[in-house]
Amino acid sequence: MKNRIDFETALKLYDMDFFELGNLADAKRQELHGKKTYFNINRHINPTNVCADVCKFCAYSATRKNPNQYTMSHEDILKTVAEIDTRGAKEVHIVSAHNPNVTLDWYMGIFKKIKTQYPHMHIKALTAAEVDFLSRHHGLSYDDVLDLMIENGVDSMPGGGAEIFDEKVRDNICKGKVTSEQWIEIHRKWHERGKKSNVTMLFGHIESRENRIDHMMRIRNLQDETGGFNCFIPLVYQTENNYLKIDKPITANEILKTMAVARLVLDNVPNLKAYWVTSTVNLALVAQEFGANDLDGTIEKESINSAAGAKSANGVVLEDFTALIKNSGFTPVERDSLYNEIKVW
Ligand code: V47
Repeated sequence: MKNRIDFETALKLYDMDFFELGNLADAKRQELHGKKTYFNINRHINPTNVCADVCKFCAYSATRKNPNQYTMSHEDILKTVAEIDTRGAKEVHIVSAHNPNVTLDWYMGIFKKIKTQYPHMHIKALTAAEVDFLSRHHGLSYDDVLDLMIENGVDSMPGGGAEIFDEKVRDNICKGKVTSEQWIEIHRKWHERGKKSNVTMLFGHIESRENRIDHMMRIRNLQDETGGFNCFIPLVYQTENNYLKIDKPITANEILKTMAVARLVLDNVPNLKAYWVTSTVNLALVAQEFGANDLDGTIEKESINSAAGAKSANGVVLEDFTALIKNSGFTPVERDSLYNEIKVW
């Protein structure tokens, strides 16, 4: 592609004047989306925190630091879906830990039950890390697991488990779980099936700016091949209750710069999400001027990031959320999970 930002140029963007960089990213955002800020009415469900893997940054999985194990029954999960359906939620985002004590049907059967009873509900479920775990644990190929997901009603894949693709950093923070190459391979296979997914980046821990750019470049390469990513989501590292000790938490300035750099480098990924759960709502609103055009959704309840200190356990009230977007000068547009517009609020 002509005028593409290369690695060295991307790195230099960080040294630009803060507001000039913001303006560049904002121009790209406005070219793609004008003043629209997308969100959806969704619910996160995290059905188990029992995990066979040990990631240093994770405060969610049951360990010595969090001895409270839980595994929800299908009945409990369906009860939650029934409640959110009556409240108008259009997407259920289901992500679990890697639980070796439950059956493959516990993971897959719930999707079929939700799809049968609520055919209009979009199911975004199973990160590539879970796909890799299920494949290893149950002796299946990635193709088998992905086909089972489709057969059982999964509509799209969330972007979790990408963390940081750099192998050295990855070895330090989450050794033993899905590798970068495997993560990319799983999403490639998913896209080849005509399906869409998201991609995240966990930042603000031990990674360098170079590692972030490298992560973005690997995403850009796969997107050139498949076009299957809807959205890039930089997740700000939350520091509490885990085994990854960081002396200096990342600054708001560096978070916004990273958003802006991502908007400019990922020229082929249509949407950039400021995930308010990890950035705070206030910073997510500012990020709208640094390239972000999506604020995820109302969420209602979230367990993974809130376990590590994010103030997201109870979601946000829809009317407050849309008022904040409007008051910050943007147009709140409710979208579905595949970014079709539903309603301008
Ligand atoms: O993969 C774990 C991250 C992710 C911490 O696809 C942490 O639309 C910060 O992937 N600090 C799960 N982050 C959440 C996720 C996600 C969220 C919202 C939308 C979408 C989407 C995907 O949370 C994990 C991991 O990278 N995480 N621990 C922590 N201490």
